[in-house]
Amino acid sequence: MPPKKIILDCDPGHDDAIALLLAHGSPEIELLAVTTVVGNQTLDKVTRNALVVARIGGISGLPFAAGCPRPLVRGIETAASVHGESGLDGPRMPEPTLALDPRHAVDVIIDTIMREEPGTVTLVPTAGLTNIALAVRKEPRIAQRVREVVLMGGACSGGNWTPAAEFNILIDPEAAHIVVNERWPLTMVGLDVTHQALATPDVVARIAAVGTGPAAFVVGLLEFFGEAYRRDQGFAHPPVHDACAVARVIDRTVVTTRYAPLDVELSGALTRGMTVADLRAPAPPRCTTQVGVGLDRDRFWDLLVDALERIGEPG
Ligand SMILES: [Ca+2]
Repeated sequence: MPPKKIILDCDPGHDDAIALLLAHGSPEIELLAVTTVVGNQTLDKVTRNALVVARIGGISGLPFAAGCPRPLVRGIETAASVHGESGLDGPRMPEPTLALDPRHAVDVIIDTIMREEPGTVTLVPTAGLTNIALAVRKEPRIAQRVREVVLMGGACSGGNWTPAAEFNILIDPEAAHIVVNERWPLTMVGLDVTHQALATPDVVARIAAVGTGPAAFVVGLLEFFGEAYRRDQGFAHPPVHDACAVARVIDRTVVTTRYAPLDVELSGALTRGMTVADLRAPAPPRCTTQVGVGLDRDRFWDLLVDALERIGEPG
């Protein structure tokens, strides 16, 4: 099997950073581009963080491009309470060495999908969907050309940033509405899945035992992220949300899904940004949207540890 080509659209972000290292260290994945968007922190901060992770992981030879500095309609809402002032607080951060691609992320997404063979590129958004929505509005042909969209965001039930809404969807619900209503194959890897990807102490110990610089960096991320989740969200251990979307692309069986009609609430007084998946009955035959309902935890952590064992020098 040739590796699956992906574009990672992210807002690093602790779990984005881990998702990026997972993609880089997995032979099943060919990372074509990394694009950034406002989300966990401002665009300049998350973009810098992506370049820092590139240095730590030894990732080069592909474009890193900055995208939208604010959502389509709403003002900026960051997640500093969970990710800190830098967006990637905790471990020591080296200076980035890669230069940013001069193009806008939206153009990198379009150029990459239009350049590659049809049906070969998977879009993996792990942030607000501003860049993805603008890309498909600017070049609608990408909707027929992508292999699929596998996004981290939303939930079949309940939220994390409000009682009803998950952060990535909530911060740009209009963009999410555009993305989930396109006729491209789309899988939502939401909180129902990612809240099962809890970095428990045994998992952190396995990662630490890899003994490389990137593995030590991930341990530092998980320590800060874990403390933030304990303090801010009442979790005993932090959920490594974004890596679940990458894991789904590596091995479809890691995330159990169901086909279901999917939409995003834009106007609810209490439910703005809620993803509404209709799971009442089997989906209609032409349904293009799937929602994640379960995670093979053991396989998920094996994928991450295996990926980390393939990158970095013993430290
Ligand atoms: Ca993210």
